[in-house]
Amino acid sequence: MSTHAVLALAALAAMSPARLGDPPTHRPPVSKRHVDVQVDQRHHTLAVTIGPFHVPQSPEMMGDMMMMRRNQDALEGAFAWPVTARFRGVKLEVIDSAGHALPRRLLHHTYMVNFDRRQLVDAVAECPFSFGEETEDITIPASLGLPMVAGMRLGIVIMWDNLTGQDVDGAYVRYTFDLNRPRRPAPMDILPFFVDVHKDFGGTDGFEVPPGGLVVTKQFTVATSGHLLAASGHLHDHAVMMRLEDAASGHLMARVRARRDSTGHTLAVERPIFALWNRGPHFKAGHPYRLVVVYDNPTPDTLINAMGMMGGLYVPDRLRDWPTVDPQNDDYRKDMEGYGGVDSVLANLGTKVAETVTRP
Ligand SMILES: [Cu+2]
Repeated sequence: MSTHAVLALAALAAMSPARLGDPPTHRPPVSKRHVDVQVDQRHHTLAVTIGPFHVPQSPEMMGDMMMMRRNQDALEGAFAWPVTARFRGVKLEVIDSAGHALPRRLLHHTYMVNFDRRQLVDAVAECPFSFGEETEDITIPASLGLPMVAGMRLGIVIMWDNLTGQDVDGAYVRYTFDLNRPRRPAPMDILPFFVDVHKDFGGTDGFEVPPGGLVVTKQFTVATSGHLLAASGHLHDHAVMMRLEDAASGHLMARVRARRDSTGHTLAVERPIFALWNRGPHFKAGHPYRLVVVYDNPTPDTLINAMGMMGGLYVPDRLRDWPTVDPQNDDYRKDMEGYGGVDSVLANLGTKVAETVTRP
């Protein structure tokens, strides 16, 4: 595996700047698009293909308008995960009906939602991975894997952005999962770590930064003790850095800096690897931690829709301690309401595995 691939691991849990935003009522209804699921036992891959899509040209929009469009995410389909296995990579392709490549750039972003496992910090459905415009295919070392259980129900969210100058017809999106092969010792289970500094389920996660800058903080707890193996983040222009600290002792646990150009435009967020060979900082269930996001604003104007999210890879001390989904939870319900028609989609998938999925 190349260094690049290793560095890309932090993207696995990364950022869905997308699924947040608009009041739920404005979201488009769920489509009943066909999802094809193929397991290739020989190559240890799982291919999930959804389509066909008619992708009209995007209207010309820029800057803030673009960010607002991000709020129009649509749940395009759902499927039941077919095998109990870990995966350690995802390849993303846009293809036509004959399987030929179409420009990957047609996608603004896409991610999946696992309705049968909750997140570590918030009680909402897990986002096992996401791809933004620039996200490369995701791979982590073979010694790690994201554990999945047959029957888990996953939703697929897609946001197109067709700047090719013409409508594209008959487009399909294919996600190819790289399943972990049997090995000894068994791969370590990793799950996404995700904290949003300005989370309001069913609302927006953008915040405003007045001239001079702003520090935003959020206190949180983790539901299950474990180590943070790697971290990265999602920040907008004029972001300086974000850090995680122990809210009781003030001890610094992790820090992620933004790389900016001379105008303050955020080029990238560094992806430190805390512990691929050692262990990263340890979090205790129920203990208070704090995410701190620092923005600078040298302009005379208030920045709108700033964001601060930290994502990473988390190794739970005991996977069986991971709490099950609580469908009555307020945040879970508000988050689900963001997907119009999701209830009928889930009912169609049949098997309800929520009680067993986290207790393999
Ligand atoms: Cu954002």
